[in-house]
Amino acid sequence: MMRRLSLLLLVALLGALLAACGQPAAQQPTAAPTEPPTTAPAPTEAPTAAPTEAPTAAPTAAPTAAPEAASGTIVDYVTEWAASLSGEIGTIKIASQSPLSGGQAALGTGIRNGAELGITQANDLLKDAGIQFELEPFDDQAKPEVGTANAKNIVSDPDILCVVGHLNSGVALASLPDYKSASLPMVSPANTNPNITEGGYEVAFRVVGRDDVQGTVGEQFAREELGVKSVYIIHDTTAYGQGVAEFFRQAAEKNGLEVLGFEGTEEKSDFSAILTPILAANPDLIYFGGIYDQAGPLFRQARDRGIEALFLGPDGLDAADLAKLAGDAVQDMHYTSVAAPVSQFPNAAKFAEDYKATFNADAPPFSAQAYDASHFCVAAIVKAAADAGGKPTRAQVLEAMKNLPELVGITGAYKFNEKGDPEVATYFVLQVTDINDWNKNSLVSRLEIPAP
Ligand code: ABU
Repeated sequence: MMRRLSLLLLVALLGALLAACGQPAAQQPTAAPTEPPTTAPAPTEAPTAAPTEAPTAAPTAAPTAAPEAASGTIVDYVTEWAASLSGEIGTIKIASQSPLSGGQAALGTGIRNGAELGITQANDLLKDAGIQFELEPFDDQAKPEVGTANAKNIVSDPDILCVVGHLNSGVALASLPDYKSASLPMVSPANTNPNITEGGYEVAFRVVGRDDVQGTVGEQFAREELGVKSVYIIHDTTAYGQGVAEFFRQAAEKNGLEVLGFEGTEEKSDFSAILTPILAANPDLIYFGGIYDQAGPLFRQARDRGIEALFLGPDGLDAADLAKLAGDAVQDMHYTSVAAPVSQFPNAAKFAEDYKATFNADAPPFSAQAYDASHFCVAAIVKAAADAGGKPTRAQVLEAMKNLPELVGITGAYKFNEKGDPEVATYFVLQVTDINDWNKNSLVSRLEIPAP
């Protein structure tokens, strides 16, 4: 069955590539940034029309190595561009925004730490080049209003030329109008809501995939690999959680997976009210669109109430703290991710060691992507400085970011399309194998899918 899923998604990939060669650019944004998306993109619809026979040469579901780092790495390009710098440029700031406090701090702190490691190592590389970088981290508390307030402070500091962030799409969407008004580029290591790059902000870039694809990948996995016939969908009411849940629901309704319920909740601790109807509905699957801090107690309480449904969810569940909160309720659970544990990236092995040595903790999902995001900021700033012959303006950094060639980081090779999405993104299906060690999660499939 896994081979068939891989084949179908390969067909989607090829179809999308062919479409990209023969059709005009994708449509402009169709939804307000704060609204969850309502339509799934064409590439994710392709699998339903794909052949159903699994060929012997179907793409393997085994891990694939990250691109070779011999040439085309971010470090190679930065080194080359730095050789063209003239004079002393001094210290330039890069801001990060992510939750450093509250229930989602485990991932948000990893984003800050990943960016910090990236900037520290870039400074080592550039120590004789007349340019240095300083990280200015902001705690957005996973709250849109805090992100907006931080964004206003960020844009008022003329030394900040780039932002790494956010974790939460809803917070990024609340901050992007300020970044846009200041022509300040943002590179996200985690935001998956389509409106990040479809919302007309023109300053948003990301090194991860999108929920219009991720939701559909999850639905296809549920139906074809888990073999479930019915699902109860819950979401956290955020742009991210509701958005990805909507994409899952659209795919389910289209493909005949029975949707027994679709509920949003902001509850964090007592899920009795939502679990009572689920117990009565007796679904094969509970799909949760949201983040681990809510999913953990939800899944724990579901099992404690005797609910036997399988659990599934998107990358917001990709955190060791999910297992801390849910315990054995998530043993063997599957989830999709655009990030994945750092153990899935061969070229991030040194990063994982450095992270552990520096922060005395395992590198969480999204931290390696934050490292790469910080290096995209460095690359755009150094390129813009080389072209400008001195300290660049934000507009010049933004222009450089748009025109960067494909750069190989520790989590993959990224070339931004005209919207700011990576031209091809990686989507993972993973299974919790050892609730005490998130890095042991098993890779079920790894799919390279072009941006919608
Ligand atoms: N994509 C995982 C983080 C949640 C979000 O995008 O809001």
